[in-house]
Amino acid sequence: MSALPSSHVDAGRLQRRFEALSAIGATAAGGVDRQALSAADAQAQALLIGWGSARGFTAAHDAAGNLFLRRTGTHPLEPVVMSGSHLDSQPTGGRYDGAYGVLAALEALEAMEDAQLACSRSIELVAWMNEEGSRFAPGMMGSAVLAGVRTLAQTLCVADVRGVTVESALRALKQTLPALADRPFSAPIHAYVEAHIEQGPVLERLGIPLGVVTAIQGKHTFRVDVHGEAAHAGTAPRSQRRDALLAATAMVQALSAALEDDRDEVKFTVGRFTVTPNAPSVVPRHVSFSIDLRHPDTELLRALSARVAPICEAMRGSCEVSVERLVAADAVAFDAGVRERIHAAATHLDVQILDMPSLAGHDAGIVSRIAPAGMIFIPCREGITHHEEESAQMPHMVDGTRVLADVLYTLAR
Ligand code: HGY
Ligand code: MN
Ligand code: MN
Repeated sequence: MSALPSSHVDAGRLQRRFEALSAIGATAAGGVDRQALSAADAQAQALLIGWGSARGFTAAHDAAGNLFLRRTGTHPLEPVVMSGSHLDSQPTGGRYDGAYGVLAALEALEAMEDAQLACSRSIELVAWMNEEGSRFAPGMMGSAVLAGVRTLAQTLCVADVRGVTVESALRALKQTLPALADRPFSAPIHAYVEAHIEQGPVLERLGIPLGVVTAIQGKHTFRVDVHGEAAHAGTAPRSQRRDALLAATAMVQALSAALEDDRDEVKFTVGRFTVTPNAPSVVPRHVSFSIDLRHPDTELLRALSARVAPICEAMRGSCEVSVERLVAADAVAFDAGVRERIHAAATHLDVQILDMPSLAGHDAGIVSRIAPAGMIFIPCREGITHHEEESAQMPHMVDGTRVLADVLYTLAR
């Protein structure tokens, strides 16, 4: 038998698993809508549990709804090696974002089984709860609770636009699944490695099949509420209006102008903009909008973040405004030891690999607060992502899985 699991990675099995998972929440345009704790998320979890159980891996949930499959080692009390990503997607997401890292971790565990390789440490595959933050804000909820960045109580009470809470959605999801063991948040993690599509064009442009991630840029997110007064579109004099939409759009324009930089490093996005009552002949009385602000330099990001509330206040006119910061995540640098293991595995397999930062956020950035963590990137076509045309090539998916399998094995051996 080969001494490494990489030679037992089964490309056909990975492809079949990927097609089966992509069918859950599939959209007509070729993407997926598999939002956190939805029926589609539950179906995806059931599929993963079935695959894992068939190989003797123990399935478990923690109280935050993170899903685990555990391949028990010969020394099960040792801190575990962990790998995975997320099953949830954006509403018009791609088939690869998150799903690839979960399936690569599963294939790595199966390759170890096929190679009959015993490990001293247990290895846990994880599917993080609500990485994307589209239905329930903010994202990376599951990893944030496990890492102690947010409390379980703070998380369970968050509601979606229909008023459904994380707590009730999680309860409903668990009722559709077999009863699973409970994984305590305190179970120690020896190291964590996540495989993911790059969500950028660099690897494809350079023709390099893999990336090892050096760092993730910082991210601050906000919710802004602007309160005015409803009035008749035909009779209310402009001078007496308290138009929440005009105030909110003035804020967005002022923020965009103030935060713009000439090196295109500051990333400022208003992705959600909700108008109430959203009726053509009624002056809007309330607007709620999101802000997603990112930069690789933590100090600069904090300085830019501090300008958000004052600019909103300055543009409110006769309306009221409240600015709530939801996330203040500093830039993170990944563990040198984990990065070195990824390099060594890629070199041993003669797969070219590039050191590179991540502009997208990942649960690995959260986990790096409590354990040595690292990431493996594969190229995606033109960097298209958070888009139904997101795509990656199976040979790259296989290469990333082979390197991941050997890294996990050397960490757990
Ligand atoms: O928003 C992000 O960076 C991640 O893709 N959810
Ligand atoms: Mn992702
Ligand atoms: Mn994403």
